[in-house]
Amino acid sequence: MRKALTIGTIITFVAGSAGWLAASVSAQGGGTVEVEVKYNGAPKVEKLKVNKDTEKCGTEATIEEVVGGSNKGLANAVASAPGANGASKAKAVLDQHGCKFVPHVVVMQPGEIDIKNSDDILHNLHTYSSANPSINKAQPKFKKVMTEKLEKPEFVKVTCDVHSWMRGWVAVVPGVAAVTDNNGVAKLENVPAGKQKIEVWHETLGKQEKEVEVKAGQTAKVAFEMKK
Ligand SMILES: [Cu+2]
Repeated sequence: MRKALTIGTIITFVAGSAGWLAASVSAQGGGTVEVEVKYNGAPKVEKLKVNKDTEKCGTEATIEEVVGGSNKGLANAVASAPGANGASKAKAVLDQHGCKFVPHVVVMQPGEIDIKNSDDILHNLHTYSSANPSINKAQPKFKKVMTEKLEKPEFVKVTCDVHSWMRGWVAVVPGVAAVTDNNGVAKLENVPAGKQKIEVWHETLGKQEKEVEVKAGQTAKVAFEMKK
């Protein structure tokens, strides 16, 4: 009797939490969009001699304008579902490491970003943008992190006035966004079900968009081919 009661209690509890779980899943109702970006041209990588701060920067800098994998996949493209809520609320971080911006392209929600200096030398952050105020700020070696505001959606070019070859991008994107890997693939997680506009942007190859139907709990695939 005592045992039967206990089991009954457990069943009630499990049924109760399953109901709660089902409610929370349908409230989110998100799916995944796997975006594949290809480029049919040749990768473009420029090498420059470095003669400043070489103990931290090395003697050669690489400017990676178009980076691709073996299957024509295009890296460093930003894929986004601008109309999708559900993006990560984590603050974006852009590091200066080895006199490079790491990652080369970082995505953020409109708001704040942490700019790190991991190099123990002076950098000077200088951004080029139109919707957001330009940032031009020295970051001495003791200043490990600066928090900056980029509140308007925009692709912001980032340079360093101390090291002319340093170049990166901050993609300020509302909605869910991710950067393609070396295979040209980016996964947009937790995109609400229904028709969604998917945008792809690349620093030298421009912008494209397509529409995709997202279904809850499923992965929708969409492919892009960028042209010069
Ligand atoms: Cu620098």
